[in-house]
Amino acid sequence: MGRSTIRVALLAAGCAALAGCQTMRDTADSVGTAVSNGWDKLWGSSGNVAVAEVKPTQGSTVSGKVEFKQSGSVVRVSVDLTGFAPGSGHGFHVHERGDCSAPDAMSAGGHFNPEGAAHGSFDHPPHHAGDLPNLKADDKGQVHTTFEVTYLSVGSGGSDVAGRSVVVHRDADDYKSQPAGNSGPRLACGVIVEK
Ligand SMILES: [Cu+2]
Repeated sequence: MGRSTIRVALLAAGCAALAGCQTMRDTADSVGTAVSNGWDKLWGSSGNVAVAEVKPTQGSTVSGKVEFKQSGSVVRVSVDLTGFAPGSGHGFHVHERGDCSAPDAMSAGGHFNPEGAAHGSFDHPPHHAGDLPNLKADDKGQVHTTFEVTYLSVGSGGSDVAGRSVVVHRDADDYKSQPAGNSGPRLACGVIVEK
């Protein structure tokens, strides 16, 4: 971000000193490019995509796919999962370790929490970087939903989801109990891999 900020300042100073060095439109385009380069370093490049193939834990039938796509400072999360009880609610998080090898998925560790925050609700701080909205199964026991968050990144940045995991829990997250919202055992887990 530092280098981009300096470039913006130099461009502005150059144009002020040399009349007609470039049109206002060119300046605006250059500033826009410098700013988006800064975003790329902070949040990951627009278009970066990471995918988790989600597999059931022992005794569970939940499986499917979760995709994370960076767009500017926003990450769009697309969830397609099947195998739930109809109408059921489930805690859903990014966990810190990209390891779903244990039969109960405890190998994935706790919630992804690079800032050392308290657990909470995704829609207002404080909360873990890995805290996401509860999933709600439809009458066929499926979840097909998309939402956007601003506190994760894909492919770079301090809250990069690549190499972590997604975990689906048996119960809904109450968004307040520490450290994991009292959402019970893990129904499914998938390692998040950048494409
Ligand atoms: Cu979790």
